[in-house]
Amino acid sequence: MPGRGGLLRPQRNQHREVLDMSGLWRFQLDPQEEDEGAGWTRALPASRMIPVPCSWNDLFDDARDHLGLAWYQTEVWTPSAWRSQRVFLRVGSANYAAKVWVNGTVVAEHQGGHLPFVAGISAQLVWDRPNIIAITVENKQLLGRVPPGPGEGGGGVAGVLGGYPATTYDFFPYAGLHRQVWLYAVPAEAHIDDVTVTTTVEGSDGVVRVRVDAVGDYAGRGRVRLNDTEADLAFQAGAAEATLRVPSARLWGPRDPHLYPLTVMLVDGQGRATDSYSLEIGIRTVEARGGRLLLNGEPATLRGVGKHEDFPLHGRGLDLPMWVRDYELMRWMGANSYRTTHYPYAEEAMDLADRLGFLVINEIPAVGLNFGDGPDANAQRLEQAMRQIRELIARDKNHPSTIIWNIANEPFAGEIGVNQPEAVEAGTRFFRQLNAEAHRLDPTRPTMLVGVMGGPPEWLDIGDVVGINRYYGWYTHPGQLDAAVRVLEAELDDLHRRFGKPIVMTEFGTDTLPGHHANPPEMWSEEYQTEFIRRYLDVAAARPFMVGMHVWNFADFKTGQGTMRAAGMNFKGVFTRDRRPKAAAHFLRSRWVER
Ligand code: GCB
Repeated sequence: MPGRGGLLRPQRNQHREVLDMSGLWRFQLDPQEEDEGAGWTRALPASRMIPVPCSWNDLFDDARDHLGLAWYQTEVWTPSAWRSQRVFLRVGSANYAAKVWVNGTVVAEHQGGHLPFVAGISAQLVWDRPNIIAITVENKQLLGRVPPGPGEGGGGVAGVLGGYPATTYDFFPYAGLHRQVWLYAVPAEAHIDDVTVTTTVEGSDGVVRVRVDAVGDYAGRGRVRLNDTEADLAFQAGAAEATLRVPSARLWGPRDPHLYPLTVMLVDGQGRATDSYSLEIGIRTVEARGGRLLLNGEPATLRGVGKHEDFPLHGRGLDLPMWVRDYELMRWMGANSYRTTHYPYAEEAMDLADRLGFLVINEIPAVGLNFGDGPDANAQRLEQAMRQIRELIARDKNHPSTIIWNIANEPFAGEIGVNQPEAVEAGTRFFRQLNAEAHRLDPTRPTMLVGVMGGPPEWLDIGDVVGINRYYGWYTHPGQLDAAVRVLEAELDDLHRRFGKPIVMTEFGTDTLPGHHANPPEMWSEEYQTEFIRRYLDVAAARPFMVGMHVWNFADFKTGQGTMRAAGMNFKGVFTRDRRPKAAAHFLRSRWVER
């Protein structure tokens, strides 16, 4: 069972402490990238206050389109009880590149915008005065990043949308410290570094395998408790495993998202706990087999949406009210699923999905990749994407709600609609490696790759589930839904014949101005959006291999400025950006709510 690489979320209990540094920090843009030697790690010369977490773009006029360097700084006292502990700093999400200093010393650097990173900072802390924490964040759209920047004549979606700021993807490049920054303290000697839980079902029993990684070469003992059952852990070289059985287990699923409490402990010679960590787990299985997606051995059908972490003022900053409301609205519509388009979402969102029984396709930020950008860019991106899939799996592996890892959204092989053979080949190599890494790290979940219209079909066969985004009746066949549906039907049947794998339509939808009406339906009207969705759902309903339909998008969201995006917005939401339903949301409710 894979382990290590722990990104366990900080937790407070009798052995562990957490200090959430959310609040107002000092902030300064640094377009000239002034020398760090100038002392900015200790004091910012002309700072203003900024909330953490939050994107900077919607807060200050001069910061709206700033994607270069910016400085964050705060001061924090650490309790003296922590002197005998090991102290870490954890950044939940810094988009895109970050560097962290504690009292003037660099403790961490990280690339990639939506996954946490951790630094041990015990050696840098001071105890008789506040500690100065400085973090730089920068979100330049560079060719070798994931998602990539457009580069010279770069393609991707930007090539079509031509927006400002220029991106290869169709959402606003929000920047900043987007999730909490935490300090946390754990027992200094042996402590739990990672927990990996996998579940299977035998008859009516749930079988739960737990692997615990402890730091160093811990060779002591531990215990794991699940409900009322306990098992011993005997560590060797820092790792131990145990298997527990839950007779007549309540299997996790959308109808009964039952969670079992699990606690792992390290114990000393007298059997006293020296460290512990608790989580809630779901017992369930998921597999792609025989052209179906099976949850607990039964065919599952995904009804849902693609989303964004996007809201006025917060931008992409953690927004718990938004999350609670969004789940409420998705349930109101009868949705049971969504995809974390186009990057990993907040850990709290994953907790809510576990609790509410949502089936999540969990995606790394590999959006806007174009394999026509050349070998250097491909090599740099592979390194980033491999790290992202490792970090994502390390972070989210214990969430029952995550049922599929998605390794990319809409990669291109040269120009849109013209697949260059070398680019197809380069992409195939890239995705095979990424897919194998996902399977190596997590053999328990299927993988997926989401293809663009006109993209290389062979890439769709790399994952276990086929994902496709389709816009016949919008980007092609405008206003002609009959013709659109014919093309769609023919293509789906062909993909099924060719691959025999379960297919999820991971996007389909139309831009729709709220309050704009037309009968007969016309593009941009609420009627057209409803009719488009109805037709697509009908096509899928007649095809059992279509195991999921995700409408694009849950809500209208901000994009760059450009002629393709009215008012700097993508209007494909079935809700407005402030979460008011369009007609399509009511239609989906009438179609999806199980009565
Ligand atoms: C897509 C992309 C998504 C866009 C959407 C659109 O295929 O995956 O990010 O927003 O199309 O609305 O064009």
